[in-house]
Amino acid sequence: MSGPIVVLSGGVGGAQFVRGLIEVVPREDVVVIGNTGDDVEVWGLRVSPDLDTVLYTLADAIHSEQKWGRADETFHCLAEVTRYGLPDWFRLGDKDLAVHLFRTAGLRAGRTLSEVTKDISKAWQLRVRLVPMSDQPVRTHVLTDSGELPFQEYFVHRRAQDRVRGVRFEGAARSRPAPGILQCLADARAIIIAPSNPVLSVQPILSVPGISAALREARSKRVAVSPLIRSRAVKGPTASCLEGLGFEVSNRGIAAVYSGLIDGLIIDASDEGDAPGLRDAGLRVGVTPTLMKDLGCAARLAEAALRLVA
Ligand code: FO1
Repeated sequence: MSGPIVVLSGGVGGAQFVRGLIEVVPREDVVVIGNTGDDVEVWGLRVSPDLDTVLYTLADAIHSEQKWGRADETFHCLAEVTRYGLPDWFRLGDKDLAVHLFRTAGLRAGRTLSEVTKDISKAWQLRVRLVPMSDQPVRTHVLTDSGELPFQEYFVHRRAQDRVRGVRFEGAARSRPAPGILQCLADARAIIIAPSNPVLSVQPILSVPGISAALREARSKRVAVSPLIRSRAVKGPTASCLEGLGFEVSNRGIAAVYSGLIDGLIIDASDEGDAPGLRDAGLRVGVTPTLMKDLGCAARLAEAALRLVA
């Protein structure tokens, strides 16, 4: 089957998965639809954290422990801006600033986010097609016991401590898929939902009108990689988000979030016991180690996902 391999991706987990994928298929075959629900204005600059995490990871320029931001980063500008009373809870590094300056200047000049993202990808010789989910702003808001919080306020400023009661994707109803996305989904030879937070990273993408329908109608098989290991999140607030939205914190819960949108689910070897139930529910199931400790693990995980959609 020809056509691209399309990956729906959030930040860290999705980026690492795609980094593994390009070990086993040509970069040019891969289209990444990136979440922009996390986008935020910092010091007047437009920051697209998930697009940049994918960019830096695929360019091998990512901070290896943090898994976001640049390797060998410094924070001189951050120290200086606090002199003027600007906030320092969202830490923009000196090297990282360049991409936000370029993006902001492009948007102010009237270019679209997907046009600017294409230029950024070219400058890094990415050779993977990285596309924001929409050129219109869609912002994830997290409903918590302390009220409704913009995503980065919840995630970074308040360290994802608040109990999640719901999510709202501001602007989604007025947004459209970025140019080319619907065609890519229609032409795809495989569609993979990366092991990203289903509620905070993937649902924003699915909230853009037309994207879920395109997934439903796609001719290719569609597979999700579960972000759970031993029915627990490897990192981050996935479990509390699932719970908050009334989904079970299990692979059954992940399958329920993606109900009607996937043909298969990759689950971790430690959760093998979940496989029969998922198969009874009509899904193809791949059982394999899903922890991406290194590039080899990520590549093997990508191979397992591709096998399941073959
Ligand atoms: N995450 C943090 O936990 N603290 C930060 O100060 C922070 C800054 C930051 C700057 C640029 C960027 O691209 C990402 C950044 N992130 C930071 C990560 C990011 O907010 C989250 O990982 C994603 O939004 C969730 O996918």
